[in-house]
Amino acid sequence: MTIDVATGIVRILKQEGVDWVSTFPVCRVNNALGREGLPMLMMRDDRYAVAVADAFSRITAGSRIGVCTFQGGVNAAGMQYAYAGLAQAYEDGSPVLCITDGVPAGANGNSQYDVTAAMKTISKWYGYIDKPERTPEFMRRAFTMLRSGRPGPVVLAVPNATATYDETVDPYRPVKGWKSAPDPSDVRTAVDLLLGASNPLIYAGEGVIYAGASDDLKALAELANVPVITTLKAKGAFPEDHPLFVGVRGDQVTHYLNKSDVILAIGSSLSPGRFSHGIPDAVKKTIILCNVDELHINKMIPTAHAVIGDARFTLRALRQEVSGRAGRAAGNVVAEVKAARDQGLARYRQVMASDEKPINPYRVYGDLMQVLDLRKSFVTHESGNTRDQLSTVFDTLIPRGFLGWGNVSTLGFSLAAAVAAKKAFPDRASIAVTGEAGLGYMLGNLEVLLREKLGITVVHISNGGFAGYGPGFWGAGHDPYTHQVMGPDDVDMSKVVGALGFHTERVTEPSEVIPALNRALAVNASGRPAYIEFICSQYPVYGQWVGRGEG
Ligand SMILES: Cc1ncc(C[n+]2csc(CCOP(=O)(O)OP(=O)(O)O)c2C)c(N)n1
Ligand SMILES: [Mg+2]
Repeated sequence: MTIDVATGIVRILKQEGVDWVSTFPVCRVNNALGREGLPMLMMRDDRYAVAVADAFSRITAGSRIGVCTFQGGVNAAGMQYAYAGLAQAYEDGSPVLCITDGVPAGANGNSQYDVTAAMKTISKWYGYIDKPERTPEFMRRAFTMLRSGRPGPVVLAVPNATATYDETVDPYRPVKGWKSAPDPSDVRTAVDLLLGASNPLIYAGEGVIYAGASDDLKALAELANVPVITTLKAKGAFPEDHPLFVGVRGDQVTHYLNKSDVILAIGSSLSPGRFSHGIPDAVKKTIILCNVDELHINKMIPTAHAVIGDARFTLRALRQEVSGRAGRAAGNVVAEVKAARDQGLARYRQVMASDEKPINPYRVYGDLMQVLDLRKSFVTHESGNTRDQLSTVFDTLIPRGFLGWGNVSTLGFSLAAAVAAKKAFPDRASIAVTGEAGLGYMLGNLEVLLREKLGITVVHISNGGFAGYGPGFWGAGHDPYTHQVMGPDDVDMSKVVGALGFHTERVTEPSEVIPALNRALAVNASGRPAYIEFICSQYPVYGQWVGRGEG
């Protein structure tokens, strides 16, 4: 059967189990999506088209691939805007498939913006379908990369969507994705080092979530009796009510990173970024790096020993090796973790119960934890104080009960993440917690929630300014010239968003936080989105990243 490239792509997407595609018009593949009955989730800008698909891949840990389309080719306006979304997906290593128009033969070099050069720097692979009959080949290669190895975005450019080929010549078969298992002798050495340590620490990264290895991580930690910290992006990889869980950030995490002599990193590159820890005194510690990608060995800090392979196979092999040995004595590991947590979290637990006005943001987070079924909900943060505060205190009990994101943190991603979570788990409550800057980015896209009947709650920590990074509003590191915007005294955002059709409330009383959240969740259950503006204090207080001079 002769079909056109666009139709071929769409049929292959269906074979690969893709059941919706996010978009912002115009892409020449879109009409084939419509004709073939593959639903489109139409966002209100190209960056969000990418971000929703990206977040869907993250939240489902790559078990379902998010796919988006945006405008490219000679008039690559959509791509120029989508670039921000793609750059973040690439930075964070998200396996999202982006389909765009390629520059047609004969038009190369006409425009100033170089599509190929731009896309190559922010993708695991940029494929250009230069002949229609190569469509199955390129799609096969794309899904292989999306499902194998270190995750990252793939961009496919289609220069001629209406060109035809015979789909029976190279019939498409869905791609499984392949994983690697570690060298057994590396596993033995890793266990020698781990069990020989005085103060071992497990440092878990997002690779654990992508490998679906949370249970194996828990089993290894228990078997070896080793405390665990997770990265921001791996928050939830380890149950945060577990007696061996130390935290993501905060004084207790600083304490454990400082005192550890052996760190077993699993599914993390250990790259010290803006939103991750540096390893203090790294050269004096023994670092065991378990990662799928050899490019992370000896990247920034000396790696004493590496175990290369998929995190689940690695953790299983480590478990098996540990179980054959004399384990570490129980000692008082668990009691020490509890004492360190109690000490580190004391000041936050206090403000979580605060009755002060304006409302302390931690009161909102504490009440949110009470209202939600933490095993059946999704919460994400924004760039700014909401990230810093939530990642300090929010208890995450299941993988992706919370999405931590942003090696670089592009404002506005929380709405995309909440949309993707609702698509992935329609029965779970889905909450985006944002400040005013994040809200500004998402305003144009709020219509999507109404149109698509996505029962999501946007929680606005309305503090009247951009706290941003570090102390923000006050103290050393304060940015005195760029934090003031119109705040809750000047504009009532609950009326603005309410006029769109959201259920909205503006909450000034601490005692009203829980009732307001409950009302929001109730309307969400019927598919109506909600926006709750909590009038909060400026409170830039949260756990620090270790090995950095500022927060
Ligand atoms: C796209 C983008 N541009 C700039 C930044 C830098 N930035 C980080 S947080 C922030 C302001 C956050 O203010 P707000 O949303 O009010 O949150 P708050 O810190 O007050 O909680 C800015 C400008 C960013 N993260 N993303
Ligand atoms: Mg603010």
